Amino acid sequence: MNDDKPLSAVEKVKEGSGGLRGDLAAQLAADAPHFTGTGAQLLKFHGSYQQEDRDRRRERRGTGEEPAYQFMVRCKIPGGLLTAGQYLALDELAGCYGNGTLRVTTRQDNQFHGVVKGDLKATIRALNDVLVTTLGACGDVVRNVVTCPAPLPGGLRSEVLQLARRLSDHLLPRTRAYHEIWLNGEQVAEGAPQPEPIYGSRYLPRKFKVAIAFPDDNCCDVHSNDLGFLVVSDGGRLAGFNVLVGGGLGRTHGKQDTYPRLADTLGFAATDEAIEVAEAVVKVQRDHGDRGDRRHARLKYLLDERGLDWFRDEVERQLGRPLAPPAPVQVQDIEDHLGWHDQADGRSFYGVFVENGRIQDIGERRLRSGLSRIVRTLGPGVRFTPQQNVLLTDIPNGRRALVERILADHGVLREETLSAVRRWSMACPALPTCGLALAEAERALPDVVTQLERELERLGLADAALTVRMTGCPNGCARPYTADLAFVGRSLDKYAVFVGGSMLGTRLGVVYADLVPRNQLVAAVRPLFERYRDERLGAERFGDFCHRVGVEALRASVPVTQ
Ligand code: SRM
Ligand code: SF4
Repeated sequence: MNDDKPLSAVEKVKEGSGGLRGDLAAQLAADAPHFTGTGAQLLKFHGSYQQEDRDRRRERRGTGEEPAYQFMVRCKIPGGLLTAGQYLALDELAGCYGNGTLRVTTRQDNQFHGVVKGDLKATIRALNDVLVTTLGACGDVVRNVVTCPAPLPGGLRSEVLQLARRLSDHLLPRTRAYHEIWLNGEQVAEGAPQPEPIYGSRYLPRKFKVAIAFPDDNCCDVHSNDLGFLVVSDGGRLAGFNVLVGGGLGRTHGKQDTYPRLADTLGFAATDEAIEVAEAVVKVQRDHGDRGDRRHARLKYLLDERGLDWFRDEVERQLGRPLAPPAPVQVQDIEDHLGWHDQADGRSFYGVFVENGRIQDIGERRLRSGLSRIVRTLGPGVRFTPQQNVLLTDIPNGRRALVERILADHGVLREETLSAVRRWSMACPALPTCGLALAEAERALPDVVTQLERELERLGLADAALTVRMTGCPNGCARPYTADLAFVGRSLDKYAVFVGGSMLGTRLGVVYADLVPRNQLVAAVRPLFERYRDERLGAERFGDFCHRVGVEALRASVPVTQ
């Protein structure tokens, strides 16, 4: 399809890059503090984005200086699983080359911010030395495979985590360019690099996201992914997965032909078929996705244009056999995994709340130091969650008190002291690092949550669990459109307010008010909370209430700040 459209500029860059090489090595070796043209594009596939410190933009423009170039480096961590040694290596690199913080992402990765060009190679090399790759963390390939990282007893979580790793390995680019450029031709973290049997010379039309969820725990927001697997179990055994396709959240303000979409159920794959089915789905998108218009290139648009039946036919053609019909399972619940939980064999895991994913020391709250002290002392596994938090795993039950003492010594907030609204909140990085940010998010949400806490307390709603998410633009990186309540950046200091999404990630919210100044966000939603307090049915959640009443009725009944 779309053969009539000319290829977009990025398609030409990929095709002409000789397996993601281009002139990246030469540009990396040059003195300039930044990459230009194709180099900056190809760098993404290697796991890094060229950025600038936007806080310094005005001052530097004023003095005629070039932007304060810096780089974001994203580690690709399937299922968010790290060993203690890997975590400590990341922590050290954040201090040596980054801005002193680790950033847990909504896809269970870690990002370093503020790396200068001259330190990129040392950073990526050091990551690979501890078997953490950055290859394919960004770019038009399969991104990090996400799933629930909680080591709950029963064995299914561990089987699914292993599958996430195998899926990720199978769908990694095979180019040798990564090794040549960053690792001096040596092979360290992956299997033998080959030509690209899955991707071909142009890779995919766009980023491609894969998630695996459990019906009783959709902590990874499976319906927001291009390809999702929903666990189907049979008597405690992993029977397979319902296969979901066509989720994605990105949209552009004012462009109605871009929109968030939840994934549809395509069929069923037995456990040992999952990788083959994933490859088939990826290949259909490779061959039919839009390569002329990057705003229209995600799988969701192909699904809407051609329909689910056409898509299933194409996947079955790739597979050479029909897909089985889906099992009658659907998402029913979600967990955040914070606090203490039993594992098996006298061990426990502890979920640590990380506000907006930023592991850092600020003032009395020394989360970064506290985590590294625990990891040095006890050597636990470290797992990043899709809600930007950290799990410390395999802790002997007898050491729980020690963990608690170290956290307290470092001023780290325990989950039981958090309000429900803060505990479930998420924001994307936005300013000052993200080049696409129109408004603040990570730096603004904590104060907005404080105001929400006061308001909810005043209304007697302090215990109401609701997901509040903020992003600096409509791209949807903190998954705002599936939240109960979301603030999406429109322009500096102004936001669109979305309500009516579902905490379970199974329904999209809609715009309730637009262009609301940041200092009026809470005032704008106060009337909704008042109606929620008075009219909710039993344990109805805020998003479900807004959806039931309907945004038109909500708007009609209250004055909206514009
Ligand atoms: Fe994202 C682009 C950060 C998860 C949709 N995202 C970006 C960039 C790279 C900005 C850019 O292109 O210049 C951001 C880097 C900011 C910075 O300074 O670090 C960025 N996205 C993030 C992270 C770090 C947000 C976070 O709070 O953790 C997440 C990294 C995930 C990872 O480890 O791979 C992140 N991004 C998401 C998600 C959520 C998810 O996948 O569960 C989405 C919505 C789901 C989806 O993909 O549809 C998301 N990011 C986007 C889009 C819109 C894509 C689209 O289809 O239109 C862009 C812009 C683009 O691709 O052109 C984008
Ligand atoms: Fe940047 Fe927008 Fe993503 Fe936030 S949502 S990180 S502002 S692209």
